[in-house]
Amino acid sequence: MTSKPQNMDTANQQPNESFTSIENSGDHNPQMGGGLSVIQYWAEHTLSPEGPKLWQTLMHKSACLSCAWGTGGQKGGFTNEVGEKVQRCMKSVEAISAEIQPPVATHFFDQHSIAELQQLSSLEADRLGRLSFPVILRSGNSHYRRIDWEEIYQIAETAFRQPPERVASYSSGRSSNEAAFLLQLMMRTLDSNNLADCSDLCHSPSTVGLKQMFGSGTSMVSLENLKHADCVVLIGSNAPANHPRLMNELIKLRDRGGKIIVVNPVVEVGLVKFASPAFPLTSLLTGSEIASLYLQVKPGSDVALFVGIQKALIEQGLIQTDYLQTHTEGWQDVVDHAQATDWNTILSTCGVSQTEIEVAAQMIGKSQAVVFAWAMGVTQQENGVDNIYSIANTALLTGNAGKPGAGTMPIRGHSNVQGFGSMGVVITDRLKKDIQASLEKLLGRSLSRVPGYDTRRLIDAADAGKIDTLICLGGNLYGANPDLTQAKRALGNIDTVIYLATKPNIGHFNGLAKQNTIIIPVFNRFENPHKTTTESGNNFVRLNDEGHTHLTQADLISEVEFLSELSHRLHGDYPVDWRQLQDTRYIRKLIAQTIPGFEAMAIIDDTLEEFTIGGRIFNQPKFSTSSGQAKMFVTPLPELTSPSVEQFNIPANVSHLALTLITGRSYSQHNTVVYKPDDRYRGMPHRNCILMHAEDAKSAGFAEHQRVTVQGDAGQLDNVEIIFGSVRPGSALMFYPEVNVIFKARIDERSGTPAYKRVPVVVYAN
Ligand SMILES: Nc1nc2c(c(=O)[nH]1)N[C@H]1C(S)=C(S)[C@@H](COP(=O)(O)OP(=O)(O)OC[C@H]3O[C@@H](n4cnc5c(=O)[nH]c(N)nc54)[C@H](O)[C@@H]3O)O[C@H]1N2
Ligand SMILES: Nc1nc2c(c(=O)[nH]1)N[C@H]1C(S)=C(S)[C@@H](COP(=O)(O)OP(=O)(O)OC[C@H]3O[C@@H](n4cnc5c(=O)[nH]c(N)nc54)[C@H](O)[C@@H]3O)O[C@H]1N2
Ligand code: SF4
Ligand SMILES: [Mo]
Repeated sequence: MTSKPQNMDTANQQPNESFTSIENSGDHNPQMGGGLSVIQYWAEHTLSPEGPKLWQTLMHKSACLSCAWGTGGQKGGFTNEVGEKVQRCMKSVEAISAEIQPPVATHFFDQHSIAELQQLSSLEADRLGRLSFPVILRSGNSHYRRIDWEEIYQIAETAFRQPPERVASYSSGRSSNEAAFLLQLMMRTLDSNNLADCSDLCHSPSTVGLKQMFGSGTSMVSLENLKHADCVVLIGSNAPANHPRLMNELIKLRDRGGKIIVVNPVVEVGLVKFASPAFPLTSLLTGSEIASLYLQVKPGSDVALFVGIQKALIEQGLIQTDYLQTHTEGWQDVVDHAQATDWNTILSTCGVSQTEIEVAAQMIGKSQAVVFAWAMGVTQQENGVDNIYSIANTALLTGNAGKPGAGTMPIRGHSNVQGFGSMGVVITDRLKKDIQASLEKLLGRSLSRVPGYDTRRLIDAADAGKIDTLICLGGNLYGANPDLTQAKRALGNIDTVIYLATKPNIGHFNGLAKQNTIIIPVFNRFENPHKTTTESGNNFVRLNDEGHTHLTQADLISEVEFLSELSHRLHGDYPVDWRQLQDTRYIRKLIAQTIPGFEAMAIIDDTLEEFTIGGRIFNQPKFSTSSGQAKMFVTPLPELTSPSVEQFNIPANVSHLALTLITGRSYSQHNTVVYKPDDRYRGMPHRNCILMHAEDAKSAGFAEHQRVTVQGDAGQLDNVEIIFGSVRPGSALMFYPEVNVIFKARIDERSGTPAYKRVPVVVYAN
């Protein structure tokens, strides 16, 4: 690492340009997603010196680290849950490559001050290598120093002996079900409800909305079911980058004559045409058509589009009244609302033409089995839960819930984020009643009714000085939040922050506690000395074999060992023999007793049988609500105002442009971890770019490649390069975590999720 200027405020730090000229991913702006470059990436990595270890890991019997599609597991690293032999996508290779890096050098932390470490970009932080010994940064010190385990436990034990409302956890969805179960049991035994989780920033609106409507917060569609759909509506998802193996299902659907409707303000090239290495003869060279219809909505307007589709379905006589009467509640209000909403309001809100909406309604209404699948484009909105209602209402109006081949399918993010929810890592007012009852039975007392802090509330509480102790099971709480200046300040108000992590990230260097910040290096999924389980977005539980780490002389610990030892020190043998739980078989038995649907966990060590969780997949229109009927909710149309320049205090007499900014992932990053600086599919050569429509740029007198300032309500990024692309006019796209410096997101009240996909900004000439 080269030394950088000290004491620079990272909240205003610009992405490091030295990385922009190297290691990008080849040709930019290809005509289709996927393609030969994917194969090239595979070849380069698997034939390189890291190749043997990479192959060994790919063959290891464990679930892929990357996304929640859930490839891998007991039948071998290349098998999906219906037993098909599939190849892993390159995202899997990317994730493994990062984990099999050499360790951070022994004296690295002695040689580099925190001020220097704070200058690192996400990519640079990840490239430091694997964490391989525990370190602590004490208040007043300038360097992280090595620390021994006994002292860690002493600090942690003291830190957690604070009033329960002043201690908190945050978790990210890569750890195991076993670690997740222990974390929530440790916190609830302390009487704390502050179980923030990355899903609060992600699919929480899906969980909240679906639970109210169907009594179950996850996908009701199994992978097997998806194979029988003849129409998929794909909303707010960039699956070619983030769930690549879903693309193969979409290609097969088109091959069998099915239709795909894409809803997205950005024309993502891979959703138009995708060249999949899984079909070398039919797809790889020529590409496969994906979208039958591409609806380029305005950001944040999906409710208007879906109300429009509902209105068109009603007008075309395509709603299933018998089904609605028998299997749903509240449907008449939804129908009345769609009828009463005039077309002009719908069209001006969503920006899609009536003809396109009517064609979409025809496709949906005339198909036999429609799957509605979505990701962050609709959840990360101020009306995220309404978005989910409006999508699921459309499914119900057409009888597409509770039958094979059809239903609602949130496409989940982290590879075990859904498992964390299942294990009860949620604030207590979102905990399922039956889990609450079994936990109360285990504890022999009722759970605290104090409303806990979800992720955003945790940051606000910490900012207000209400948190003393925080344990982070993975993730990057600092980098994942909006308004990084606030996130940094908030974490800085906490006395003790304990990070469990596999690799360093910018959160470890910027999310520093007031007294002690400890980083504990952990084994990853394919290295744990014991078996673990994870859950895919399709509700399939994977069993992960024990493994080994390539790190020699490393002082790593398993998450399960750390959490159970800390719990033992805090709670003795109440309500369980915590130390016995270091053998994860006992945790699985406890999970089987405590979490409904997971009964098969009790015997999974003997049978090695992975399983689909009970009560989640609806093949009949009998749902898990108290009445068995699905509940429908009216969805008011959002009132979307275009950002006005007056909101921002920008210099006078400069040419400027107010835009609605979408913030999300490039094609070469995993959340806050950046693997490569560029995004070849969107033609963005480095991280500090803004993708905008050529017409918008020209209207303000901007040229492509011009450098501009992008300012939000919390800060600005300078020297940002304009790139022209197929975004909806009036909107633009930038990458997180860097862009999180510039805005304070509005929050969807019902789910707590920030509106990362609709950020008002102004762009002006430097
Ligand atoms: N390789 C890789 N895989 C990943 C991840 C990763 O970072 N890298 N992250 C994982 C995680 S945690 C998650 S949550 C998922 C994220 O997966 P995605 O949700 O696919 O990721 P995003 O980049 O947030 O992009 C969402 C899409 O929503 C669109 N969009 C933006 N605003 C709107 C809108 O108002 N309406 C509609 N309809 N669309 C909109 C954007 O243009 C974009 O195409 O992927 C998971 N898998
Ligand atoms: N502007 C903007 N912000 C966003 C989003 C957006 O679209 N736009 N998306 C949001 C979403 S959907 C999400 S899910 C969050 C992501 O937020 P997080 O989940 O908090 O962040 P990640 O970047 O996924 O965390 C990566 C770190 O996890 C650690 N890690 C990896 N594997 C393991 C493991 O096995 N065990 C442990 N203990 N640690 C491990 C590594 O140290 C790595 O650096 O970001 C959110 N923030
Ligand atoms: S689709 Fe997701 S789970 Fe499957 S191999 Fe790719 S990253 Fe892994
Ligand atoms: Mo996510």
